[in-house]
Amino acid sequence: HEAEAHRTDLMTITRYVLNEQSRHPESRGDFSILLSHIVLGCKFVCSSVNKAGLAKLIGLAGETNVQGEEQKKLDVLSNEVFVKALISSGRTCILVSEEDEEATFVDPPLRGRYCVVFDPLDGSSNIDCGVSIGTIFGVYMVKDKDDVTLDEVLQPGKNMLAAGYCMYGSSCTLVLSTGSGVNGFTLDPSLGEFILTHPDIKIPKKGKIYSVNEGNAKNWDGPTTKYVEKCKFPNDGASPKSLRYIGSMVADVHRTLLYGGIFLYPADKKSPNGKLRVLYEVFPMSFLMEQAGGQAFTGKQRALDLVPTKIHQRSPIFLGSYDEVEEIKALMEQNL
Ligand code: AHM
Ligand code: MG
Repeated sequence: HEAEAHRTDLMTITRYVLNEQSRHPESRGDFSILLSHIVLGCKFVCSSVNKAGLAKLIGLAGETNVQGEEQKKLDVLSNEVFVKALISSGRTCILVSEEDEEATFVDPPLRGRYCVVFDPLDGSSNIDCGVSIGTIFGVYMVKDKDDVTLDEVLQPGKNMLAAGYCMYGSSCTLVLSTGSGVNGFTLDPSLGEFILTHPDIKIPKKGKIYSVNEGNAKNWDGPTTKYVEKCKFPNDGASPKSLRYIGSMVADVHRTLLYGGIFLYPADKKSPNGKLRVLYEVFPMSFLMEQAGGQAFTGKQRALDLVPTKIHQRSPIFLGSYDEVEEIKALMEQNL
């Protein structure tokens, strides 16, 4: 009977968030409204990604983004859709997007209390070959929407109210945490609804997979080198780990969350701060990892304790199963 109930009693993401909200009587439904606009952006990007090859949407837009990287048309499009959806929700005051050099301050009449930091389409090197890409987002709240400064988004990740990502893969999956666990929703294309398919995701305590761009190994520091060496040549009788690396953070983190293991983008001699951006890559993923029972570490501290000073700041990151991150922490400490 339970199987039947599952088929006919659909827990949509909207229903889920409204249920959550009813537990907080002071809530005015603003978060559900914000989320419905984020979900709209994800559905649009999903549909564009699926049509990209056909619609010739793929290709260079002839612009470069803040980091000087070539922008693909899909990146530009996704960014525009998210910015417009977020502003029109009437619930946001500051937006930080990977694609925009400056933060966007929403005009006072449309202002709400949420700040959203996001990477509208992450994994750009995978767009043209049809490999999974994704959107990453994090949400902060301001005290007074009439008096906001950039400091509101230069807060440690532990102050986020919610974080999530949407993966455009073999299916479209949205993973969300509002600070009480992690849930995964899969888009049913015929309904146009995200349905709860992965309730209360917990990352396995240990993992058999490591995920890193080993092409950078020549420039790694001692502890990172030691850790990866140990993944391949364990000296404690354990089996060697498998290597999986997609090069799309969303896909690599999603697999890590479901199967366990570790994902790392460490510092190296060429990039002392690693590659990934604190606000809209490192923080949301670290938030989800902790909420799922894993850990996230920068090489120096708990990732969510980091206080960013610039909106596009980068940080090294090691995240995943509790025990794997414990190991890298120990190696980093030994090195001090
Ligand atoms: P992007 O924002 O230009 O897409 O870069 C971010 C991506 C992440 O999704 C991924 O984890 C990483 O870059 C891969 O980098 P590399 O190609 O150096 O391994
Ligand atoms: Mg990115």
